[in-house]
Amino acid sequence: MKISRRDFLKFTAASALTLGLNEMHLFNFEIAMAKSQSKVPVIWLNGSGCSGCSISLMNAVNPTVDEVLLNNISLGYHPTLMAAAGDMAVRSAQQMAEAGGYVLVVEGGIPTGASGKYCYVWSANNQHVTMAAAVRALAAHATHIIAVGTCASYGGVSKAATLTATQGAGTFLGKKVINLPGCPTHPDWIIGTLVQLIGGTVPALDSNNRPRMYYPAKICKSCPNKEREEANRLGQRGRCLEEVGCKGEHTFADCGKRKWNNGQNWCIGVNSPCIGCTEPSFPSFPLRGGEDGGGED
Ligand code: FSX
Ligand code: SF4
Repeated sequence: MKISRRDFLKFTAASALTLGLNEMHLFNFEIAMAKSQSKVPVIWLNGSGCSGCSISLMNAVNPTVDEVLLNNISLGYHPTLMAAAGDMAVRSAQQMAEAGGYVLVVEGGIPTGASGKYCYVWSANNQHVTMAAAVRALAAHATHIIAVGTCASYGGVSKAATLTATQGAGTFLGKKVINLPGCPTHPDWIIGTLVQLIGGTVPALDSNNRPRMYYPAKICKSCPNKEREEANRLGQRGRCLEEVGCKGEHTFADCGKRKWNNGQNWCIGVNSPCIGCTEPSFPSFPLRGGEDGGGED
């Protein structure tokens, strides 16, 4: 469905509450969209990952991802969502890079061992280009850098075997990186952050560079099983799951309020422990015992 910018703004206004945005965010977004003659350029790289966060983005409902793609951003490169492929896709990324002023989105880990040779993103001038080299080159002319998912934010599944507690990459080439961890990340967190950046607002970040509005408090704070009798095995409904591995006490995210799949349910709601997927030490720490997540609560 092709909708106009005006329609999109209506959509966004309707979903502002869901995205956690206030009137000022929407006003700034509207002004920025009205001023710009062109869509906001975005280059989306996918490194050592599973594309789960891109798939999660496709579950965005209000607005849907095609509404965002068609009306508000110009996706110069995305390895799975763009229609172009091969040389044409690389040329598109290069042209956008030369023009500058784009948002760089990084999904998946950035392998650095063996000079990054474990992850090539494309070839140019008969040279294979590693993810690490591509990120370095594209970060230089980006207006903002967003790390989507825990792999991009802190290493996630890609770095798990090293058992290093990678803390959030605070800055890259002197630019602040906005981390949107989650394995996968929530579509609202991506769209809400983009809407703010387009409107000229950089969201307030916690010590792990996560927007406080989407990672405001420990999962336990909104858990319906809080302070209830503890489960001693999985499958016991309505009990606190800490003794069976729940990491809600050490994990910051708004899953309990926002829920997943268009507000249907969330991990605790289906009687599953929170595995701490938004934390820098994920996925190591569910296997090693708790660590605090560095948020404010
Ligand atoms: Fe996300 Fe993949 Fe988890 Fe990681 O590309 S679902 S953070 S395995 O990097 O998308
Ligand atoms: Fe990740 Fe925990 Fe939220 Fe589930 S409840 S999505 S494991 S942070």
